[in-house]
Amino acid sequence: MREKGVRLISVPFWLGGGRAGVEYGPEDMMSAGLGRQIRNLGIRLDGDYEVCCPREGKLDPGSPRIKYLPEIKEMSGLVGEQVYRAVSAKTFPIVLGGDHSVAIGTLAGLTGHYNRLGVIWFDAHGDLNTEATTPSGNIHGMVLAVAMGFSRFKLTDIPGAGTLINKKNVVIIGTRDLDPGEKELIRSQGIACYSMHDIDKHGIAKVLEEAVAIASDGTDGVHLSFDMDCLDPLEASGVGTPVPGGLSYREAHFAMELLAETGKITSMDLVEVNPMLDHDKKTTRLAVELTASLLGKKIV
Ligand code: 4U7
Ligand code: MN
Ligand code: MN
Ligand code: MN
Repeated sequence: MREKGVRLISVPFWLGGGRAGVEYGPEDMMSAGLGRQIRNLGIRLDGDYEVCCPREGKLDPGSPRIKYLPEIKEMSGLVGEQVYRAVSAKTFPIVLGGDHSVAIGTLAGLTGHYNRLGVIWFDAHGDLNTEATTPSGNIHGMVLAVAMGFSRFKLTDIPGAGTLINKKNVVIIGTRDLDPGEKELIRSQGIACYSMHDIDKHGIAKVLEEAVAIASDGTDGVHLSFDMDCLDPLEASGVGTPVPGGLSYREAHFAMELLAETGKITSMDLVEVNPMLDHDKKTTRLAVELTASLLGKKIV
């Protein structure tokens, strides 16, 4: 990491979650000292970029299944381009959201570069809805289905994207709010998903060990997509869709520390921080601290 350098890519986009405020996530994390933390670790900060994405959209009554689809495609193409450039320049990209739909852009850029990409997805939710199963029409709850090609709208519809993500290399961690269609997809497709129950039962270390094995099996890159709502709302209440019973402060840090030790993570997105809901400012601060742990910050 020290040799590589990190590139920060800010994506102030909220239309994928349909709830404003999350577009201020990137600037809030930057003001909380994300850049400084990275440099303090002795890591070169190879630029910070802001993607100029749509800030407003018009709901199309003709295609209600995915809200703001044209805006989402535009944003994803732009994000993908920056991410592709970052990995081509051999830096470690960190995409700052924004709602989780920004990961469509990240994955488009990454698959343009890597032949086979593994994905580790920390989330309270499965993000596995399709046009047919989405209860909300918000694409931030569909991103993994889009990435693996289970929906009609697919990752490969984004210019510059490579191949779809192979379901064998995807692992979801921290779930406790899955919709019926998501449960069915997990079961029928055999997608690796470690719920809070599994974490309680086996411990976060064991879960991470298995997750890394799955995501790195036969892949040439492993992407970490970190939805802050994986944490317990007691630690991080400033998210759009909080769900009780999530990861504790130490479980989340320990997970990042373990990932750092493996040296296998090649990119990250950090999403769903909503400063307008983050009344005690804990969510932004924690997002910054967790990134530092992922980048190798040690407490001993
Ligand atoms: B996030 C939800 F119905 N499943 O599809 C949906 F509960 O990126 C929520 O994980 C999705 O924050 C949450 O709208 C998306 C809902
Ligand atoms: Mn999510
Ligand atoms: Mn979520
Ligand atoms: Mn829900």
